[in-house]
Amino acid sequence: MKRLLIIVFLLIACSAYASSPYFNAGYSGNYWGDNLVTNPGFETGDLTGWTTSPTDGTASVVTGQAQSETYAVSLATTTGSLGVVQNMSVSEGDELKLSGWTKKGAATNVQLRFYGCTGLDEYYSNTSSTYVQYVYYYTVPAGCSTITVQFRNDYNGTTAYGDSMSVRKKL
Ligand SMILES: [Ca+2]
Repeated sequence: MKRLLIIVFLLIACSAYASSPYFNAGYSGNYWGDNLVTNPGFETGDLTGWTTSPTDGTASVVTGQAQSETYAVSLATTTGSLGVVQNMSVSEGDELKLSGWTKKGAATNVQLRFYGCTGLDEYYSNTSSTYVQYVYYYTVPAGCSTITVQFRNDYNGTTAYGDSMSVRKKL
């Protein structure tokens, strides 16, 4: 009976562990904190938390193009660069995991950009018509307190889409 109780306890413990939102199965041993991005998947149905920048075109939140749940951001431009950005506060030494999903729509490509404390730190250009996830890791250097994430369409044809942005600190 005692052995059975131990087994039952272990099964419950393993179940709770596996369903924890802080456990990232792809990186055994690392735990990630809450998502620092406001309205990360545009599920408010609008651009709450996001700022349009650059502004050549129309950024909007649409249905029918989501990577997750209902909404995604649509970046529609025919003349220049268009993006949505969000800043967030960080601290020196924070180890961050950035993740976002993009698909190109009718554009040639769509970018996921990450601005660290010295400007553009990394970007991913996606030419796929289906959603692709990009992941990037960044350790916040001394003197740095703000980083920026962006979905961006650089004047290469009508619509592109982004969804499910996350920035999490390693715990
Ligand atoms: Ca979404």
